[in-house]
Amino acid sequence: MEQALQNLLNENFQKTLETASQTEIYYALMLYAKEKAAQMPKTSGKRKLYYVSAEFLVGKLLSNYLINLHLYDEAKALLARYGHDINRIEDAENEPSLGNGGLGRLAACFLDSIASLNLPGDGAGLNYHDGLFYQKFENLKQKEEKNPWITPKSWLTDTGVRFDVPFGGQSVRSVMYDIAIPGYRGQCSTLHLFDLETVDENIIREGIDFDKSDIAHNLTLFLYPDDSDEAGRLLRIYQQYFLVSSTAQLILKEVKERGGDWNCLHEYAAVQINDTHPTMIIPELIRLLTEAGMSMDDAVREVSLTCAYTNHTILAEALEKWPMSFMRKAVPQLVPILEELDRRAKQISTDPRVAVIDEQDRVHMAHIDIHFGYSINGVATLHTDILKQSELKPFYDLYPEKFNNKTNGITFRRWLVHCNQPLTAYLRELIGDGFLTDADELEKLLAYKNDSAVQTRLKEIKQQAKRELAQFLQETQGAQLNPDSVFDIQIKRLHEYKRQQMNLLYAIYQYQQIKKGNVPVRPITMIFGAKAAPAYIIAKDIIHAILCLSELISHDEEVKKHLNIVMVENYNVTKAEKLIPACDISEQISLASKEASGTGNMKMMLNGALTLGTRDGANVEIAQLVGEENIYSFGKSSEEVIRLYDEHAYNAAALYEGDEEIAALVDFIVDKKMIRLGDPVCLGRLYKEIVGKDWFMALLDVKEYIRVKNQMLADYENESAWMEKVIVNIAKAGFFSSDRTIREYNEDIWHL
Ligand code: 26V
Repeated sequence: MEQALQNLLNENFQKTLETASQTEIYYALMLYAKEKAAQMPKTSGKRKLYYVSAEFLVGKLLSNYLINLHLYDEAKALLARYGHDINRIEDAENEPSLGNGGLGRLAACFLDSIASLNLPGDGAGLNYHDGLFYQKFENLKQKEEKNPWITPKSWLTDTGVRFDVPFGGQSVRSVMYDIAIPGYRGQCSTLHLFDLETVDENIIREGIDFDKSDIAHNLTLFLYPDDSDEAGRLLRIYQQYFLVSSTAQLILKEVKERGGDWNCLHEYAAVQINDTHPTMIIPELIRLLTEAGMSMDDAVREVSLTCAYTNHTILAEALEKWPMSFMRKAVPQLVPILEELDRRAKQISTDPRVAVIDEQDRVHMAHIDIHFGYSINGVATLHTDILKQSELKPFYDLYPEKFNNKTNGITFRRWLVHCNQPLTAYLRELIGDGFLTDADELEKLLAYKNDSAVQTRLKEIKQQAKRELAQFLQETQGAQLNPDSVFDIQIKRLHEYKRQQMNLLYAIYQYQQIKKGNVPVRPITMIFGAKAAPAYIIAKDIIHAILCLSELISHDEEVKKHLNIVMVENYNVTKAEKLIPACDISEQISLASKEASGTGNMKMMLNGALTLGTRDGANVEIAQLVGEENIYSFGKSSEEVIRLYDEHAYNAAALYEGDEEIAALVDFIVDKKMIRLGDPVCLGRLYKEIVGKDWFMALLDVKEYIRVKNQMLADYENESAWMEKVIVNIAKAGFFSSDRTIREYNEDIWHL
């Protein structure tokens, strides 16, 4: 490695390991790792998987490559000999922000597992130049800025492959870039990222503003631009079609190159449709096959045997339905196919709830997937049950055999080995290396749950992670964290259903208690990390309220000794990797039935945090695995919540008016102390939303939430009892390895 790096530094920068800067060393390591990955074998098999997704939130790649290539320790030692800390070298890498949150990160974990399990499969996505916006805090508010990540030398390789993508009046060209995805002790998969040949970053104006109609230049600039106006929504269809048309052409090209026969396409290809965003691959494949001479019946049959769909949400507003007028404008060539699919669906059932095109002339993307795919899965047991029993019941009645569950998972290579090296090293010392390839071996840890030496060592590892996070947040945003406080962390996209506002009410409760002289036994650090969609007004108001309270407390000598509120700027994968090892209390407090799975819950458990959670998504499975005594569950059940919605029986105003304690918390949002610091319009709007509507029922669970969190803080003081629970959580996290999830996908759906 040493000689290779010297050569790369010399060729590229006329430098040596002695003279190169950290950035130059980063680039040399990148080129070296890329070359090594290119030499890895690629599994081939008759049936190949295409995981098609609008998002792949891969995170920084350098250390991931080095770990999976078994070069990490060597690189670390070599750099140390030249006076460099590998962690500082990694800082030079830009994080590609090619995803919004859980859905995109899941796709990245899945690619790692597909490669590690030696399965023949690649990913297909889009090469957004500015990805998801960069979040800045200005005047205690979120401000969005562009987030460029591509540098002249990068992990991307231009394959030379180009496709024409026809839109209504014009045609554009896609350029296929590849990123190698080396598996851990496995083969190498590929992430294909399609880019627009004529993309032009110069059309970006102030912030993230640009001409949304200029599709010949904008298609791959941003991830999911603001879709609150028509131009933005149309652009989303153009982007989706650009992705699926390129992918469909790639699939057919590869099948042909491998000597396959399009007439039995499904024997050569499996397409996993990640949420509804890539749904148009179904009509697009049918279009291409029929244009090549296949009959409509045969094309529909083959495509239906090829495509499978994963649902990631039951939120009605997130289930895509596009006006047919948009389709006529953007993708007229698909319109006859969509009409044909609609006709066929209506032959299967006249129930309007399962129509492809509804009475208002809108096309329901999920309905295409379910009628014309062979599998539909949810992402946690509860989520799949809700799909079957309520949200998609008419479809379950039609096609019970298509429905299946695949509880999400996370790659331990990134979310343990990379992000928590001290914990990994200690686990290897205790239980050997087996858990690195067979995550269930973590259960060996159970034998040590009452071992005080093990408890003490694990506690030290946690303390060290907390000190490192404190230092990082001091350096990056000037925050002052006390590592001896309890770290209570909620990190995820800002959405009302995730109920950051309920956590804010807890912060207000704690503030008011301290003001009354009831100080907590130990200082509490409440950490938030969350981006709000640019057009999601209330979500931005919640961020503003959190920042106002944080500011208020930071100037209050009496309170700040006991309570610290920190909002991490621009929360992303890189920051998650630093926050998760440092977490004591993992906040998973979505309104029951609304969080399809959650995956941060799994990452925090694996890194020795205890969950404070509702009985929602994968929290239910965490509770089953660790036992009720090792998790802090609270809140109304999903059945109760669904009943409240069905009967329109939830009344926030009644809860507010009928309970002084609740009222005191909500009122504080518009207290003069807050108004003095913040924007009265934003704070007033948030107050009104909670009292007058509270669609995600924060006031329903807030009192039990406060009670259980207080119990948790009290229990934290009993170190051995707490650490025993921590050990059980780590030991039981093996189930949430994405290797397990991917094995299940392959056994039940893909059959590669
Ligand atoms: C999308 C949208 C679009 C516009 C309106 C509001 C809204 C709200 C939610 C979404 C989510 C789309 C799908 C998604 O990201 N689902 C997440 O997928 C994760 C991986 O399966 C899962 O862990 C999360 O629980 C789920 O929210």
